Amino acid sequence: MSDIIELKIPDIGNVAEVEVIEVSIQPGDVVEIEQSLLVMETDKASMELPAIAAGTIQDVSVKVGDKVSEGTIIATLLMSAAEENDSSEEPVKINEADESKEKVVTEKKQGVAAAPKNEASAVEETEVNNNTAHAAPGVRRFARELGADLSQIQSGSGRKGRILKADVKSFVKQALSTKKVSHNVGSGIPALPVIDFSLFGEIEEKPLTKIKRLTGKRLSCNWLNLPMVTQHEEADITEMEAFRKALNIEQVAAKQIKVTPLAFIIKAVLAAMKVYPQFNSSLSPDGERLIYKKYFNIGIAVDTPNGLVVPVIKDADQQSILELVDSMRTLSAKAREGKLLASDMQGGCFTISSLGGIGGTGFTPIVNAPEVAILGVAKAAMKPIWNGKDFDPKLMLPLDLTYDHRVIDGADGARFVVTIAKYLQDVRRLLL
Ligand code: CAO
Repeated sequence: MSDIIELKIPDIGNVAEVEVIEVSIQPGDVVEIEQSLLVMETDKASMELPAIAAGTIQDVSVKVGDKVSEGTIIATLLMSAAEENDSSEEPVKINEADESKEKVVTEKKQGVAAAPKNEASAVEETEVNNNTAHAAPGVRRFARELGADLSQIQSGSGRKGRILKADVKSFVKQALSTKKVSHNVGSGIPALPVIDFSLFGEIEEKPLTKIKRLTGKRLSCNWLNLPMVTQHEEADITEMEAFRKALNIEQVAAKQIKVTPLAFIIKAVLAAMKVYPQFNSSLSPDGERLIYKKYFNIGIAVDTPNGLVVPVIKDADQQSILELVDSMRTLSAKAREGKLLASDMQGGCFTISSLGGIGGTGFTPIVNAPEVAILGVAKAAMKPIWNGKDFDPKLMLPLDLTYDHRVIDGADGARFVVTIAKYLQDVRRLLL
């Protein structure tokens, strides 16, 4: 008696021919009994062909696209020793495999794979519903065993996007290496699909810096917790810039200090915060009270090679323009050298994010909670401004104020940013 058996297509009911849509074996594969060897498809159903014996595949004689019918030899198998003994009386049972066939036929209409009778108890299944995925029953079963949600695999690598076992494996591998963002847990927010980008081309993975990871969590938390509105304004800083340039000629000559527009913007923000104290407040944790601060600490977003940090200028209202320039210079140098202490970044009341040195016409910054507002500053540009008779060339500075709408009303948001613009338009007002 030979220990090599032929694996044949069993009785497939009233269908003359079916198309092979997936071949899961190749020569040399060791297969277990019941393991899916191939998948066939008719107009109405897809069928899996399970192995009726365990052993090693010797030869595969069908390929995807072939039409097969009852009796077609699909492979030869060298049976393993145990199987040989068990199967000595009935070497090939495919054509008696009505029971197996019943198990694997999937009515497309229902999209439900009939599982082997003992499977539910043998496998601890997850709640994942994979029934409608474009995948063979065995692949769906495999996914269920691993707890993989096939609906998250956008397209499989099989014919017509069919999901194969290899796709499930790479999906699970990717999911295991991707930590779920903690804010998604229990928040009711659906998780983003996990995509294996390597399916589409070459990729390279690099870990995020610690700063980026921390900032990312904080920004996501703020974004999800605060109802934010951004109010836009433009400040005419033509005169302020003329003054700043004149100042810089003296300062550079005397002290090597360069005054940038940001020092004036900090001054203007501080003055506006004194007029509108709700911008220097925080909501109590129960959301019932406003905590007003009597100190004025201003956070400045600083771009560093490792990511965004926000050092805080303490008691900024006690500092002159030149002292503010000095504080900024010290803190931003410390930030870029990675030498900021935790205390340098604590106690902020209001944050300014200035991208004006880089460019852009405006953006929508995210409030640095528990602060209630943030001012974004974009690049100043010369614009023709109508004076009632003519257009005057004016240097206009875009300001973007984002506020927590639970604390700040829209009208106050507009008043606050208009006040900042007024101070910047005529910096002499800052003396009042
Ligand atoms: N419009 C036009 N020019 C501007 C400007 C503006 N709004 N703001 C600054 N500039 C000019 C400055 O005058 C300076 O010009 P010169 O070199 O000719 O003197 C140049 O841009 C560079 O300024 P700077 O960026 O070095 O200095 P700054 O005081 O404006 O900003 C700092 C300091 C630390 C805030 C800045 O370097 C920085 O890191 N900005 C990025 C902040 C960031 O990443 N924010 C994003 C947070 S996401 O919400």
